[in-house]
Amino acid sequence: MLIKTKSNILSGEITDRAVFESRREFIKAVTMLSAGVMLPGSAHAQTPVDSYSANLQVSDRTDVINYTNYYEFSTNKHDSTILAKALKTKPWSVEVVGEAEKPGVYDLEDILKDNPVQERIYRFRCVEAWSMVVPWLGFPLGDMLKRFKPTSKAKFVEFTTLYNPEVMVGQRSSVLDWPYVEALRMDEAMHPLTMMVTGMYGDELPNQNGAPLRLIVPWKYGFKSIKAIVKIRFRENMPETAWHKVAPREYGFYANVNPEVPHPRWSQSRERVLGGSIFTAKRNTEKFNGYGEEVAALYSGMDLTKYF
Ligand SMILES: Nc1nc2c(c(=O)[nH]1)N[C@H]1C(S)=C(S)[C@@H](COP(=O)(O)O)O[C@H]1N2
Ligand SMILES: [Mo]
Repeated sequence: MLIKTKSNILSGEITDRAVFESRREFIKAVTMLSAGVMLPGSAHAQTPVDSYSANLQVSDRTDVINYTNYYEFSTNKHDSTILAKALKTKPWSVEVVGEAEKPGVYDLEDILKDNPVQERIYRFRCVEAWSMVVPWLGFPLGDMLKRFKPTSKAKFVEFTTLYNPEVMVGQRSSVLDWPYVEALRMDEAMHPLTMMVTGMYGDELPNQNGAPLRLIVPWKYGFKSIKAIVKIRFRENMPETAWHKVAPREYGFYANVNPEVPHPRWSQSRERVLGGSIFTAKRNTEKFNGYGEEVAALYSGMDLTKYF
């Protein structure tokens, strides 16, 4: 089957927007197939142009790679583009620990052999209220996690970013308590929309966007989508997470995009669209970032103003 795998995405490939657009047609055909298979019985099976990629105006790659949040390198959204070049992303391995039958150290190369890369176009929104649409390359996180055979005690999965202050110069300051840690409830992690990402715009992931392996949870604020993952821990109890630790009133564990729950210092009802002239447009924030149909059931009965 024609799946764009890691091995045929060369780092030197031209990633110009025009080239990307033509290549996208090919990738799309493949992705639609998997989307149909992925959500059997739902409308997606009949209508492969699903809500997570239909009618989305893809953001300019130039904007997405030059306006990043990566505090390991800088609190400035532009400097990580240069600073993160110093990070060596090959070879890379991921340590799997905790409540699983198959813990161990896994080479990313081997993980990729088991998990064919597919493209998913998702809207992605930072808690600071900017929004973009990115064609990610990766695979469902759940497919990978299943292979580690989590035990029945595994209720949460925790991710840790590399700690290396020699290269990650931002880690020399104490803006966050390093290393960066994020986590999901097990059912959120297993949800088919949740992705492990290794690339974007038909190419490898730029370092500043979290290479070589990051999380993307499209219905949550961007800070949940942790970059440069080196460790995965299956846990029985809800872990402490990086932003929650420094400002628990501002950044909850769930971090679901929600226009009705303001951040204590700003509204979340509107968002700025990342665009060519920095920010060209504003739009209304959608609950669960527009993915409510797929994910709202995960939170049924929960008071989302309390569990924000
Ligand atoms: N390790 C790590 N992961 C991180 C961050 C970070 O500072 N360090 N920033 C988060 C935040 S706040 C956002 S909005 C997204 C931004 O992803 P992008 O820079 O690829 O757009 O990454 C998230 N993942
Ligand atoms: Mo963010």
